[in-house]
Amino acid sequence: MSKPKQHPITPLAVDLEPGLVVATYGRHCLVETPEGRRLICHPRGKKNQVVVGDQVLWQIAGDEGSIEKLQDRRNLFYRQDEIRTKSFAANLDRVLILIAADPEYSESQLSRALVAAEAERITPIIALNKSDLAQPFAQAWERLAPYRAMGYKVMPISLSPRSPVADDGVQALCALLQGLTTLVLGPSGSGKSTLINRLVPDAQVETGEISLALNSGKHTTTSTRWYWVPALDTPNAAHAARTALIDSPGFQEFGLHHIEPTRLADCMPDLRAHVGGCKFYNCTHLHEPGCAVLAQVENEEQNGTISVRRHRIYAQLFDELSQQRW
Ligand SMILES: Nc1nc2c(ncn2[C@@H]2O[C@H](COP(=O)(O)OP(=O)(O)O)[C@@H](O)[C@H]2O)c(=O)[nH]1
Ligand SMILES: [Mg+2]
Ligand SMILES: [Zn+2]
Repeated sequence: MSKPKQHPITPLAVDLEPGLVVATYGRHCLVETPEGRRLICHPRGKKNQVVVGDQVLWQIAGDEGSIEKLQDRRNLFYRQDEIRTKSFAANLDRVLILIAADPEYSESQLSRALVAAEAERITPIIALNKSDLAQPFAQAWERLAPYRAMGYKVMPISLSPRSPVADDGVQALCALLQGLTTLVLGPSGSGKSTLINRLVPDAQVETGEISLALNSGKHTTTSTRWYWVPALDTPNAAHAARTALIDSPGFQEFGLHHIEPTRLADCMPDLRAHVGGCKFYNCTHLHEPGCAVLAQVENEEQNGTISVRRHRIYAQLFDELSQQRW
């Protein structure tokens, strides 16, 4: 009689619990359960490297958690931080690009952020802060004319409680964010912290708690974080319908290297509107005869729909993305 075949001992199915990644630091992260409990989790293996906004399945391991599964992402926003390591946020509904009348914003960086959002098919919103600074604001608003013309929502706001203007525009902006998950991006000094503190009453407390939990104090001030925005939600709103802001440091160079140069025009709505009219199907819109994009670039003789500045930014980016390939 043959011995019964030995089966390897299969572990009892353990309960995997769902969670949302609300902060990351290095390889570990902070996960929030549907009940609102937060715990430190470690990804199991290299595969489960997570970013803020990720939905995961985790299991308890001591008093911390282990991430067992990363759920599929709807999208993944690419950017780079000061030390040039890539970092991301996932599953976004909107990217809010917060710039201000002062300090003066870089149009090139604004365009890069917009391209990064378009490439992942995430709707961007531009907010121009400090409308109380009348003169620089008027100038900055004028510089944004091409972005309004190409269909972006450009919201004038004043976040400063010190210098209230008749309509600070914050309500109109909030109406665009309600019930959605929004990544907030912008240069230093544009008002990101002011916005978060205004909409998230406990933001400072939460930030402190996260830093403590991740036990890396000063470093975590530059990490990406998720905040629920109770100010915009009705009590007991379902989890999925709640409003969230993701704060991310800086407005540095965006890692656009994942975008093919030939895709670039499609990520710029003012150019995109005309690429169909070019004579050559593989037109680069830089020098070709019969280029419908070049025909739209404003100059002294013509009054086209593409600003000279935008086309210059396109040409610079095209060059940069082409060089990276060699
Ligand atoms: N005049 C004016 N100053 C503002 C406004 N919003 C924010 N500030 C100021 O701009 C500075 C930078 O704001 P902060 O929120 O720290 O910007 P962050 O670097 O993007 O986080 C602070 O001194 C704010 O008080 C505004 O609407 N008008
Ligand atoms: Mg700040
Ligand atoms: Zn062309």
